[in-house]
Amino acid sequence: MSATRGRIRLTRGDITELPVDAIVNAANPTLLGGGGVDGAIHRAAGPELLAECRTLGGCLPGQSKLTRGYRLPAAWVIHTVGPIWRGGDEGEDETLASCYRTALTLAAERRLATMAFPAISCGVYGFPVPRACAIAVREIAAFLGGSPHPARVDLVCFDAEVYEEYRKILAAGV
Ligand code: AR6
Repeated sequence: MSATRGRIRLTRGDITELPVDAIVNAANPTLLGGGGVDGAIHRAAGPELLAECRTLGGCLPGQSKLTRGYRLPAAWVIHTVGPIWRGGDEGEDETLASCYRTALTLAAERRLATMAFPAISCGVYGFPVPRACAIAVREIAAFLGGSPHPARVDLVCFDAEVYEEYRKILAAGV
């Protein structure tokens, strides 16, 4: 049996409401907040999150940094910085893949059981949704194949297009 089977789950709705060990934030290099899911996470976590983020010195695209979750149901937030889509010839695929790998690595290092990802770069950053979803599932499946942690990963779909893409990919089999 595949080590990843049943460990990737599709979820609709607001990532800030999920009672998982860690939620991933689609942040920007300042780590000081923004719109989209980043804004929602900072609002729900409270000002303590911004205070901790100020101590981190920002984050490069493709890298991830961990903070506490403060007022969120999730104990931890893993902030990752996706690529801005510039047509696909500027390493965007590899940078996005690195976001998933580095976020999963932080979760595994802490032996977290459950984590949830938004569709990184699929909003303001303009990454084509089908391409981003394929990269996300490929990277998560590869990571889980080599690690017992996290035991479960939720793919959180805030919009219908993202949900439909993930549904198709997962139906085709990981
Ligand atoms: N829960 C889950 N997913 C959400 C939520 C939510 N509450 N809100 C939005 N999404 P985006 P990016 C989805 O724009 O493209 C910020 O200003 C959204 O529908 O949040 O990586 C940062 O500071 C989309 O599918 O992130 C950066 O400057 C996905 O999350 C920039 O945006 C990502 O959309 C990052 O852009």
